[in-house]
This record gives sequence, structure tokens and C-alpha cells, in this order.
Amino acid sequence: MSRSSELFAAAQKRIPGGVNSPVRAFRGLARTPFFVDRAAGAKVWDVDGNEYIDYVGTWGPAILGHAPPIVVQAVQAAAKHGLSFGIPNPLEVEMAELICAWIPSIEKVRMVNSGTEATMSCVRLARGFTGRDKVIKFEGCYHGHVDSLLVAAGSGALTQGQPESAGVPADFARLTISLPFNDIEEVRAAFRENSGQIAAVILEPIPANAGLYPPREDFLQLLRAECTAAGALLIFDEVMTGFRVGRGGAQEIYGIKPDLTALGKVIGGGLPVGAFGGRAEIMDQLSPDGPVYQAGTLSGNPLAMAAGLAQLRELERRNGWQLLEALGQRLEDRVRASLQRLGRPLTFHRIGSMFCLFFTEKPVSSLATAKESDPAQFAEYFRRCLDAGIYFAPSQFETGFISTAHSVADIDATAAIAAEALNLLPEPA
Ligand code: HOZ
Repeated sequence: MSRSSELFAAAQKRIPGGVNSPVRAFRGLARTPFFVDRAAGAKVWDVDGNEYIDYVGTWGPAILGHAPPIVVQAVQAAAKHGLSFGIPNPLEVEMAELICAWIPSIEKVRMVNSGTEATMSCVRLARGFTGRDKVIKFEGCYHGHVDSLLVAAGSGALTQGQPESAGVPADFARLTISLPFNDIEEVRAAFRENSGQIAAVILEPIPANAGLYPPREDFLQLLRAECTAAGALLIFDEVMTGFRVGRGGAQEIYGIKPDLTALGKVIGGGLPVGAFGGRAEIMDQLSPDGPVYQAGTLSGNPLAMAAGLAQLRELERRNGWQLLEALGQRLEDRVRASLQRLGRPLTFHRIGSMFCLFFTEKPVSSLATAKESDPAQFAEYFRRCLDAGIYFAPSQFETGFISTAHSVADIDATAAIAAEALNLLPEPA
């Protein structure tokens, strides 16, 4: 029995499902998870000594790879001054100034401890600011495990076949209107039917929790216009895309100014961090200035601020986004060439350093079309890649992440192993 199997057996006795976040359980993959011993750069090593090229990257934060020395040193230096204060500290101000400089729609920002906290706080603030209760979200978009947003949710919830969670009162869910992504007519109809009642529209501008698919041309612009016309706030959940698809996130790429933005992952350099920010007049509704309450003992934690600042500055110093685009393009070129050579025109999406292979030949632009992907084919492909030392996300409904630590040799080796795995897949049933 492997050490990972022993640990998983022990974990299942004391941790629900043996994991602290559902998608890590490898359900539906006819495999049990490996337990990690250490990680550095683009690699992780499990407790049995196996080495993997990692494309999960701690689900997004590891944009410079694992344990980059500059981030580790920043954390060590900060730790010498204290682990947590619960008192304002200078690093929080530096972080706030950096975020506002890089993301112009954010005039004021507050730090929290996770992406879930960030989206939850955005929704509360939007309700407080507008005096309205209803929220529009999109099927397959995942905004953390916030009660009112666990409706038609993506990511782990979707992977486990539970996009609606037990424990969410029907009265909460009733305030959430879930619509198909990329369908502006449905949004217009929802605004008409709920005139004067919609506090906000929240979305991942590039959905990355039901696989990865881009917004259709104009969809984000039209959403912006509809929200403005209806007096509702537009909330971008850039927990995944923030600082990853570009310095200013997806909103910079598409040229849209949301009213509020939720951030996480990359901003913490691997430590638990989230942030939310937006127009000053909205943010000023937060306590202690305004009536919307929000707080956190560990918010603005000095280690997390130091890690995030070091990572973001290093990314900029190295023009990391250009490097990530080049690595992403290289992977894409090789994957597309193999799909063509094998006569398997599967749908492959890539935006910068984020990518996803769907086991369907049909176009994917929504949750319904993402679900056309064949789960059995995905599971077989995932297992073959893992056995050959490539760790892709253990779910069809997650996204792959490239880091600046991936070398050209890593990308080429990955593409070759992926091609071999595809070649050995049985024909779809
Ligand atoms: N739902 C997270 C990614 N979209 C995964 C969280 C985790 O398992 O760490």
C-alpha cells in the first residue's frame, strides 16, 4: 500500500471525505488522491517520491511556481516582526495602493482572507448600497461557498454533481436569479421581470470553474450597459483572473469597469488572502464609515501582505504576463497539432496561462455546452497523464494554470505525454 493510500485511509476517518475541499478527493476518477510532500517551481513531489509537473498551481495562486525564493524570503522577513497583529500595519497600505494603481476601477479596497469572503462581501455591499435584494449570477460560475451564490454553481460543487447545496435556505436561493452565461437576452428579460429589484449582477468575466470559456464578443459591454441602465451594480469575480490574465485582470483585457471586483489567489502569493474593492462611494458604505458590516481578525495579515506584494512586484519586474502568454501559446500550438494529427478535433481553450481541454468536439460557451464533455474520456486522460508525471486538475470543471516556473522543456514534455494519453483513449461510447 502506498503512503498516499495509507494517509487517505487515515484522513477519511477524521476529515469528511478525507479532504478539506471536495474536488481534491479525485471522485469519479477511479483513483484516490496523492498526498504532497513538497513543491518547488513547476514540480510537486508526493509522499511516495513521485514527481509531477504541476498545472494546478495550488488552484491558481502559484503564478511564479511553488515556493519562489523571493516570496519565501519576504514571508520569512515579515515573520520576524510578528505573525499577526489585528492592528493596522504599513504593508496593508502598500497593498491597497498597488491594487488601486493596477486596477483603475478600484478606488478603495478592503483585504479579506479568501475569495469566498470577497464575493460574499461584494454581494452584501451591493445590497446595502442599492437597497435591493436580488442578485443575478450565471450557471456554472463559482463564487466560493457563499450561501446565496451556491445556485447552479461550478467548480467542486459541479464536480460532485451538487451545484445546489443542501443547507441553503430556499428563501436565500429565491433571491438569486441564475441565467445562462453569454446570453444577454436572458439578462434583459430578468431585468424586465424584476424591475427595480436587482442589486447586482455577479460573474466571472472569464468563467473558469466549469472548464474555461471566454465571454462572447460584446457580452461584458452589454452587461455593463444593462446594469447601468437598471441602477444595479456589476461585480466581477476576478479571484481566478485577477493579476493572472494580465496586470489589470480580465477587466483590463476587455476594457470594462465593474463597480466592484473580488480578488484572491495570486494576490496572496500562496497564503490565504482575498480582497474586494471598487468605486469609493460604494466602498464608503462599509463599516466604520457606513452601515454595511464587514470585519476579520486576520484581514491584512502581515505575512499574507508580504507574500502578495513580493509576488506581484516580481511578476511585474519580469514582465511575467508576456512570458506566460508565450508558454501558453507553445502549449496550445502543440496540443492543437496533436489533436489534428490524431483526428480528434476536441475543444481546447486557452486564455494566457489558463487552459482547458473539453472531451467534446462541439463549441463550449456555457455550462450546458461544457457538460457535453465526456466524463469517462476525461477520467481516462487524467489518469494516464498523472501516471506519466503530469498533474492536471482532477476535474473536467476546473482550469489548468501555467506558471513562470514552467520551462519550455516542461511544456514540450507535457504536450508529448498529453498526446500519447489522447492517442490511447478508447473511442467515445
Ligand atoms: N474550488 C477550488 C478551485 N476552483 C478548489 C479548491 C481546492 O480544492 O483547493
